[in-house]
Amino acid sequence: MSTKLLPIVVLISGRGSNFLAILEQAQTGKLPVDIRAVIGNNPQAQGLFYAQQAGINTHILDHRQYKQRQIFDRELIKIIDIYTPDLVVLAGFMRILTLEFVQHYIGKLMNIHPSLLPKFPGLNTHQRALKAKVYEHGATVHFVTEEVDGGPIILQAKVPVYKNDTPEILANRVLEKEHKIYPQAILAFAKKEIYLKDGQVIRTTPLVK
Ligand code: NHR
Ligand code: GAR
Repeated sequence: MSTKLLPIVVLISGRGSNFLAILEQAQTGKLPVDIRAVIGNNPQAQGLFYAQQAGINTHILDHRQYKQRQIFDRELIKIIDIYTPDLVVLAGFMRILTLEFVQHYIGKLMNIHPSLLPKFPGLNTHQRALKAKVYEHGATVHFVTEEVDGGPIILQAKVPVYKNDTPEILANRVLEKEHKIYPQAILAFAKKEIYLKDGQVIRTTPLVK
């Protein structure tokens, strides 16, 4: 086995539980990644606190200080590229990224979205899923392209939807799956079992759970 660690940078906006799931797998040697930095667009992001406690470099780039998305994204690129990551991981990152940003990291930019895409792109997915009375819901890991939540799908996990579910209950059921499939997708990427080519996900081997 090669021991080379995949350098990654994680972008967050809030709680950071997906970041923590990745960190835990990295610390226990299950995921060969070197988390070089965690960047938050919101000074309040709880995840930044956990990253600091783990001795990881953190940055805050507050989007409210920028009138233009393009300028914010260019600053974000500058910070990320200090760390020369091979993968940029969006983990509950809540800002839509410009074409320029997405193109800069094409094939090296992943997101986890709390729905079974292409169903329910965008925000408030759990509430919308309940309203639509779907019988199943879930999470999707995808490569990020300009089309928001429209990039090629890497991995999905389903959960059942029950009669008395609230958006919060459903969100927690989905979140548990997120914590499993995000590290799994990153592992597959680190092992070069999946990659993006001509806008499609190429798989070299089956994904094992
Ligand atoms: N950027 C691009 N270009 N493509 C994608 O697929 C992206 C992306 C940026 C973020 C995550 C996504 C999600 O998983 C993501 C995917 C935020 C919004 C949004 O509307 C939509 C989708 C996602 C993240 N953000 C508002 C905005 O104006 C702000 C909302 C807020 O601050 O609460 O950027 O769901
Ligand atoms: C997760 O459910 C993630 O899928 C979702 O936000 C939550 C973040 O939780 N992402 C989005 O909605 C992106 N727009 P976390 O901060 O605890 O990882």
